[in-house]
Amino acid sequence: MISGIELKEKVKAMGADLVGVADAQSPLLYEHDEKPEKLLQGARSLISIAVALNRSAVCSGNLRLNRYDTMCVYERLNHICMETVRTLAGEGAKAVSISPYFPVDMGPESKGLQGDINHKTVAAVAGLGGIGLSKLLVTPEFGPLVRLGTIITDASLSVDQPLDETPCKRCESCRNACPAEAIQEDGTLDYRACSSYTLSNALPGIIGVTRNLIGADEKAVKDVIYSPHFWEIWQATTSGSIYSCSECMASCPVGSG
Ligand code: B12
Repeated sequence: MISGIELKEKVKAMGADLVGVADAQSPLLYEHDEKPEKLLQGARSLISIAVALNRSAVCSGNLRLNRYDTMCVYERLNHICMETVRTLAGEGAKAVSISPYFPVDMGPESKGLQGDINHKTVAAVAGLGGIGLSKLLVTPEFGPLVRLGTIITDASLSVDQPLDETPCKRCESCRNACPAEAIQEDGTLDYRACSSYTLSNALPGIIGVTRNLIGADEKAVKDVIYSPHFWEIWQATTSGSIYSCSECMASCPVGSG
Protein backbone atom coordinates (compact mmCIF):
# COMPACT_ATOMS: atom_id res chain seq x y z
CA MET A 1 0.00 0.00 0.00
CA ILE A 2 1.16 3.51 -0.88
CA SER A 3 2.42 5.50 2.13
CA GLY A 4 0.91 8.82 3.19
CA ILE A 5 4.11 10.62 2.20
CA GLU A 6 4.20 9.04 -1.28
CA LEU A 7 0.53 9.81 -1.85
CA LYS A 8 0.96 13.46 -0.82
CA GLU A 9 3.91 13.80 -3.21
CA LYS A 10 1.79 12.37 -6.04
CA VAL A 11 -1.12 14.69 -5.25
CA LYS A 12 1.22 17.71 -5.27
CA ALA A 13 2.69 16.55 -8.57
CA MET A 14 -0.87 16.49 -9.95
CA GLY A 15 -1.10 20.24 -9.23
CA ALA A 16 -2.33 20.58 -5.65
CA ASP A 17 -0.84 23.47 -3.67
CA LEU A 18 -1.47 22.01 -0.21
CA VAL A 19 -2.24 18.46 0.94
CA GLY A 20 -2.79 17.02 4.40
CA VAL A 21 -4.22 13.91 5.98
CA ALA A 22 -6.67 13.74 8.88
CA ASP A 23 -7.54 10.66 10.93
CA ALA A 24 -11.17 9.67 10.26
CA GLN A 25 -11.51 8.96 14.00
CA SER A 26 -10.22 12.40 15.05
CA PRO A 27 -12.31 13.70 17.98
CA LEU A 28 -12.05 17.19 16.43
CA LEU A 29 -14.06 15.96 13.42
CA TYR A 30 -16.77 14.46 15.63
CA GLU A 31 -16.84 17.62 17.78
CA HIS A 32 -17.76 19.51 14.60
CA ASP A 33 -20.34 16.91 13.59
CA GLU A 34 -18.39 15.40 10.67
CA LYS A 35 -19.10 11.70 10.19
CA PRO A 36 -16.93 10.25 7.37
CA GLU A 37 -18.07 6.69 8.18
CA LYS A 38 -21.56 7.67 6.91
CA LEU A 39 -20.05 8.35 3.48
CA LEU A 40 -17.58 5.45 3.30
CA GLN A 41 -17.82 2.33 5.39
CA GLY A 42 -14.47 1.56 7.01
CA ALA A 43 -13.20 5.15 6.52
CA ARG A 44 -9.73 5.54 8.05
CA SER A 45 -8.21 8.67 6.51
CA LEU A 46 -9.36 11.96 5.00
CA ILE A 47 -7.12 13.64 2.46
CA SER A 48 -7.56 17.40 2.33
CA ILE A 49 -6.50 19.08 -0.92
CA ALA A 50 -6.20 22.81 -1.62
CA VAL A 51 -5.69 24.57 -4.94
CA ALA A 52 -4.82 28.27 -4.68
CA LEU A 53 -6.87 30.95 -6.41
CA ASN A 54 -5.16 33.70 -8.41
CA ARG A 55 -4.96 36.70 -6.05
CA SER A 56 -4.86 39.13 -9.00
CA ALA A 57 -8.19 37.77 -10.26
CA VAL A 58 -9.91 37.55 -6.85
CA CYS A 59 -8.81 41.09 -5.91
CA SER A 60 -9.44 42.59 -9.38
CA GLY A 61 -12.93 43.86 -8.57
CA ASN A 62 -13.95 42.28 -11.90
CA LEU A 63 -16.45 39.49 -11.28
CA ARG A 64 -15.80 37.81 -14.63
CA LEU A 65 -12.04 37.47 -13.98
CA ASN A 66 -12.79 36.22 -10.47
CA ARG A 67 -15.44 33.71 -11.56
CA TYR A 68 -13.39 32.38 -14.46
CA ASP A 69 -10.42 31.82 -12.12
CA THR A 70 -12.71 29.95 -9.71
CA MET A 71 -14.03 27.79 -12.56
CA CYS A 72 -10.46 26.90 -13.63
CA VAL A 73 -9.39 26.15 -10.06
CA TYR A 74 -12.42 23.89 -9.53
CA GLU A 75 -11.58 22.11 -12.78
CA ARG A 76 -8.05 21.43 -11.54
CA LEU A 77 -9.32 20.41 -8.11
CA ASN A 78 -11.89 18.01 -9.59
CA HIS A 79 -9.21 16.44 -11.77
CA ILE A 80 -6.78 16.02 -8.84
CA CYS A 81 -9.49 14.51 -6.63
CA MET A 82 -10.55 12.04 -9.33
CA GLU A 83 -6.94 11.02 -10.02
CA THR A 84 -6.29 10.57 -6.29
CA VAL A 85 -9.31 8.26 -5.99
CA ARG A 86 -8.02 6.27 -8.99
CA THR A 87 -4.51 6.08 -7.49
CA LEU A 88 -5.95 4.70 -4.24
CA ALA A 89 -8.18 2.26 -6.14
CA GLY A 90 -5.08 1.04 -8.00
CA GLU A 91 -3.61 0.20 -4.58
CA GLY A 92 -6.72 -1.78 -3.65
CA ALA A 93 -8.17 0.92 -1.36
CA LYS A 94 -11.71 2.25 -1.38
CA ALA A 95 -12.04 6.02 -1.76
CA VAL A 96 -14.68 8.67 -2.47
CA SER A 97 -14.29 12.30 -3.42
CA ILE A 98 -16.64 14.87 -1.87
CA SER A 99 -17.83 17.57 -4.29
CA PRO A 100 -16.23 20.99 -3.76
CA TYR A 101 -19.75 22.52 -3.74
CA PHE A 102 -22.35 21.01 -6.10
CA PRO A 103 -24.09 18.61 -5.75
CA VAL A 104 -25.06 19.61 -2.22
CA ASP A 105 -28.03 18.38 -0.16
CA MET A 106 -31.07 20.58 -0.95
CA GLY A 107 -33.31 18.94 1.68
CA PRO A 108 -35.50 21.03 4.02
CA GLU A 109 -32.96 21.00 6.86
CA SER A 110 -29.80 21.92 5.01
CA LYS A 111 -31.33 23.90 2.10
CA GLY A 112 -28.01 23.79 0.26
CA LEU A 113 -26.12 25.33 3.19
CA GLN A 114 -24.42 22.19 4.51
CA GLY A 115 -21.94 20.00 2.63
CA ASP A 116 -21.74 16.19 3.01
CA ILE A 117 -18.38 16.98 4.52
CA ASN A 118 -17.24 20.44 5.58
CA HIS A 119 -13.98 20.84 3.64
CA LYS A 120 -12.82 23.67 5.93
CA THR A 121 -13.14 21.52 9.06
CA VAL A 122 -11.25 18.63 7.43
CA ALA A 123 -8.54 21.01 6.18
CA ALA A 124 -8.14 22.48 9.68
CA VAL A 125 -7.82 19.01 11.23
CA ALA A 126 -5.32 18.02 8.50
CA GLY A 127 -3.15 21.05 9.34
CA LEU A 128 -3.65 23.11 6.17
CA GLY A 129 -4.73 26.21 8.08
CA GLY A 130 -7.09 27.50 10.76
CA ILE A 131 -10.70 28.74 10.77
CA GLY A 132 -10.66 32.53 10.61
CA LEU A 133 -13.04 35.25 11.77
CA SER A 134 -14.62 35.07 8.27
CA LYS A 135 -15.34 31.36 8.94
CA LEU A 136 -13.08 30.56 5.98
CA LEU A 137 -10.05 28.31 6.21
CA VAL A 138 -7.05 30.63 6.40
CA THR A 139 -3.78 29.05 5.28
CA PRO A 140 -0.37 30.54 6.13
CA GLU A 141 0.68 30.40 2.45
CA PHE A 142 -2.37 31.73 0.57
CA GLY A 143 -4.62 33.12 3.31
CA PRO A 144 -8.22 32.08 2.54
CA LEU A 145 -7.61 32.19 -1.25
CA VAL A 146 -7.89 28.45 -1.79
CA ARG A 147 -10.57 26.04 -2.97
CA LEU A 148 -10.79 22.81 -1.05
CA GLY A 149 -11.57 19.17 -1.74
CA THR A 150 -11.70 16.07 0.47
CA ILE A 151 -11.13 12.38 -0.27
CA ILE A 152 -12.31 9.78 2.22
CA THR A 153 -10.49 6.44 2.06
CA ASP A 154 -10.22 3.19 3.96
CA ALA A 155 -6.43 3.31 3.43
CA SER A 156 -4.53 3.89 6.64
CA LEU A 157 -2.24 6.87 5.99
CA SER A 158 0.08 8.74 8.36
CA VAL A 159 -1.83 11.76 9.65
CA ASP A 160 -0.90 15.43 9.98
CA GLN A 161 -1.54 17.55 13.04
CA PRO A 162 -3.67 20.73 13.20
CA LEU A 163 -1.66 23.97 13.32
CA ASP A 164 -0.80 25.20 16.84
CA GLU A 165 -2.11 28.66 16.01
CA THR A 166 -4.59 29.91 13.41
CA PRO A 167 -3.01 32.31 10.87
CA CYS A 168 -6.07 34.61 11.24
CA LYS A 169 -5.15 37.51 13.54
CA ARG A 170 -8.77 38.75 13.88
CA CYS A 171 -7.76 42.05 12.19
CA GLU A 172 -11.42 42.52 11.14
CA SER A 173 -10.55 43.34 7.49
CA CYS A 174 -13.07 40.71 6.33
CA ARG A 175 -15.76 41.98 8.70
CA ASN A 176 -15.30 45.55 7.52
CA ALA A 177 -15.22 44.52 3.84
CA CYS A 178 -18.34 42.32 3.88
CA PRO A 179 -21.04 44.19 1.88
CA ALA A 180 -23.76 41.99 3.41
CA GLU A 181 -22.58 42.70 6.99
CA ALA A 182 -22.70 38.92 7.47
CA ILE A 183 -19.68 38.58 9.76
CA GLN A 184 -20.99 39.34 13.23
CA GLU A 185 -19.11 40.96 16.12
CA ASP A 186 -19.27 37.71 18.11
CA GLY A 187 -17.55 35.85 15.24
CA THR A 188 -20.65 34.08 13.92
CA LEU A 189 -21.65 34.25 10.27
CA ASP A 190 -25.13 35.27 9.17
CA TYR A 191 -25.48 32.62 6.42
CA ARG A 192 -28.75 34.07 5.19
CA ALA A 193 -27.28 37.57 4.73
CA CYS A 194 -24.19 36.14 3.00
CA SER A 195 -26.10 33.79 0.72
CA SER A 196 -28.78 36.28 -0.37
CA TYR A 197 -25.98 38.67 -1.37
CA THR A 198 -23.43 36.32 -2.89
CA LEU A 199 -26.03 34.06 -4.52
CA SER A 200 -28.22 36.87 -5.88
CA ASN A 201 -27.74 35.38 -9.38
CA ALA A 202 -28.38 31.81 -8.21
CA LEU A 203 -31.31 30.21 -6.35
CA PRO A 204 -32.24 33.25 -4.18
CA GLY A 205 -32.27 35.33 -7.40
CA ILE A 206 -34.38 32.76 -9.27
CA ILE A 207 -36.90 32.65 -6.41
CA GLY A 208 -37.12 36.48 -6.38
CA VAL A 209 -37.59 36.73 -10.15
CA THR A 210 -40.17 33.92 -10.24
CA ARG A 211 -42.19 35.61 -7.51
CA ASN A 212 -42.18 38.84 -9.52
CA LEU A 213 -43.52 36.96 -12.55
CA ILE A 214 -46.54 35.51 -10.73
CA GLY A 215 -49.63 37.38 -11.94
CA ALA A 216 -47.53 39.96 -13.81
CA ASP A 217 -48.86 41.59 -17.00
CA GLU A 218 -47.04 41.24 -20.33
CA LYS A 219 -45.04 44.46 -19.97
CA ALA A 220 -43.84 43.49 -16.47
CA VAL A 221 -42.89 40.01 -17.73
CA LYS A 222 -40.88 41.58 -20.58
CA ASP A 223 -39.17 43.96 -18.13
CA VAL A 224 -38.07 40.98 -16.06
CA ILE A 225 -36.93 38.61 -18.81
CA TYR A 226 -35.02 41.27 -20.73
CA SER A 227 -33.31 42.64 -17.61
CA PRO A 228 -29.54 42.29 -17.00
CA HIS A 229 -30.35 40.53 -13.70
CA PHE A 230 -32.32 37.77 -15.47
CA TRP A 231 -29.52 37.32 -18.01
CA GLU A 232 -26.92 37.20 -15.22
CA ILE A 233 -28.96 34.41 -13.64
CA TRP A 234 -28.91 32.52 -16.95
CA GLN A 235 -25.14 32.97 -17.20
CA ALA A 236 -24.46 31.92 -13.61
CA THR A 237 -26.63 28.82 -13.76
CA THR A 238 -25.38 27.65 -17.16
CA SER A 239 -21.70 28.19 -16.28
CA GLY A 240 -22.05 26.85 -12.73
CA SER A 241 -20.11 29.85 -11.49
CA ILE A 242 -22.65 31.40 -9.17
CA TYR A 243 -20.82 33.55 -6.63
CA SER A 244 -21.20 37.34 -6.85
CA CYS A 245 -18.90 38.20 -3.96
CA SER A 246 -15.48 37.23 -2.57
CA GLU A 247 -14.80 40.29 -0.43
CA CYS A 248 -14.00 38.28 2.71
CA MET A 249 -11.29 36.47 0.74
CA ALA A 250 -10.00 39.50 -1.17
CA SER A 251 -9.66 41.66 1.96
CA CYS A 252 -7.62 39.16 4.00
CA PRO A 253 -3.99 40.26 4.42
CA VAL A 254 -2.75 36.75 5.29
CA GLY A 255 -0.61 35.28 2.51
CA SER A 256 -0.67 38.49 0.45
CA GLY A 257 3.00 39.33 1.07
C1 B12 B 1 -22.90 25.99 2.13
C2 B12 B 1 -21.67 26.75 1.71
C3 B12 B 1 -21.75 28.13 1.68
C4 B12 B 1 -22.92 28.88 2.29
C5 B12 B 1 -22.74 28.88 3.84
C6 B12 B 1 -21.35 29.41 4.28
C7 B12 B 1 -20.60 28.65 5.39
N1 B12 B 1 -19.85 29.37 6.20
O1 B12 B 1 -20.66 27.45 5.55
C8 B12 B 1 -22.80 30.27 1.61
C9 B12 B 1 -23.64 30.30 0.35
C10 B12 B 1 -23.23 31.46 2.47
C11 B12 B 1 -21.33 30.27 1.23
C12 B12 B 1 -20.60 31.40 1.00
C13 B12 B 1 -19.25 31.38 0.69
N2 B12 B 1 -18.50 30.34 0.37
CO1 B12 B 1 -19.09 28.52 0.59
N3 B12 B 1 -19.48 26.71 0.82
C14 B12 B 1 -20.49 26.07 1.33
C15 B12 B 1 -20.25 24.56 1.38
C16 B12 B 1 -20.95 23.91 0.20
C17 B12 B 1 -20.68 23.84 2.66
C18 B12 B 1 -20.18 24.51 3.96
C19 B12 B 1 -20.89 23.95 5.17
O2 B12 B 1 -21.16 22.76 5.27
N4 B12 B 1 -21.21 24.82 6.14
C20 B12 B 1 -21.91 24.42 7.33
C21 B12 B 1 -21.63 25.37 8.49
C22 B12 B 1 -22.36 24.89 9.74
O3 B12 B 1 -20.25 25.30 8.75
P1 B12 B 1 -19.27 26.52 9.04
O4 B12 B 1 -19.90 27.83 8.96
O5 B12 B 1 -18.07 26.29 8.15
O6 B12 B 1 -18.83 26.26 10.53
C23 B12 B 1 -18.16 25.08 10.92
C24 B12 B 1 -16.63 25.12 10.78
O7 B12 B 1 -16.17 26.45 10.67
C25 B12 B 1 -16.17 24.41 12.04
N5 B12 B 1 -15.20 25.07 12.86
C26 B12 B 1 -15.30 26.28 13.45
N6 B12 B 1 -14.20 26.52 14.17
C27 B12 B 1 -13.40 25.44 14.05
C28 B12 B 1 -12.15 25.18 14.59
C29 B12 B 1 -11.52 23.95 14.30
C30 B12 B 1 -10.18 23.66 14.88
C31 B12 B 1 -12.17 22.99 13.49
C32 B12 B 1 -11.55 21.69 13.20
C33 B12 B 1 -13.43 23.28 12.93
C34 B12 B 1 -14.02 24.50 13.23
O8 B12 B 1 -17.29 24.19 12.87
C35 B12 B 1 -18.40 24.95 12.40
C36 B12 B 1 -19.70 24.21 12.71
O9 B12 B 1 -19.64 22.86 12.31
C37 B12 B 1 -18.69 24.51 1.23
C38 B12 B 1 -18.16 23.25 0.54
C39 B12 B 1 -18.06 22.14 1.54
N7 B12 B 1 -18.66 21.02 1.28
O10 B12 B 1 -17.42 22.30 2.58
C40 B12 B 1 -18.35 25.82 0.48
C41 B12 B 1 -17.09 26.60 0.92
C42 B12 B 1 -17.07 26.67 2.42
N8 B12 B 1 -17.32 27.94 0.41
C43 B12 B 1 -16.26 28.53 0.06
C44 B12 B 1 -16.21 29.90 -0.34
C45 B12 B 1 -14.89 30.38 -0.92
C46 B12 B 1 -17.31 30.75 -0.16
C47 B12 B 1 -17.41 32.26 -0.43
C48 B12 B 1 -16.15 33.11 -0.33
C49 B12 B 1 -18.14 32.56 -1.77
C50 B12 B 1 -17.26 32.47 -2.98
N9 B12 B 1 -16.91 33.58 -3.61
O11 B12 B 1 -16.88 31.40 -3.36
C51 B12 B 1 -18.45 32.65 0.64
C52 B12 B 1 -17.78 32.89 2.01
C53 B12 B 1 -18.72 32.95 3.17
C54 B12 B 1 -18.00 32.81 4.50
N10 B12 B 1 -17.38 33.89 4.99
O12 B12 B 1 -18.00 31.73 5.06
C55 B12 B 1 -15.03 27.61 0.15
C56 B12 B 1 -14.15 28.02 1.34
C57 B12 B 1 -12.65 28.01 1.07
C58 B12 B 1 -11.91 28.43 2.32
N11 B12 B 1 -10.75 29.02 2.14
O13 B12 B 1 -12.36 28.24 3.42
C59 B12 B 1 -15.70 26.20 0.31
C60 B12 B 1 -14.96 25.22 1.18
C61 B12 B 1 -15.85 25.64 -1.12
C62 B12 B 1 -14.56 24.98 -1.64
N12 B12 B 1 -14.66 23.76 -2.11
O14 B12 B 1 -13.50 25.52 -1.57
N13 B12 B 1 -20.83 29.02 1.18
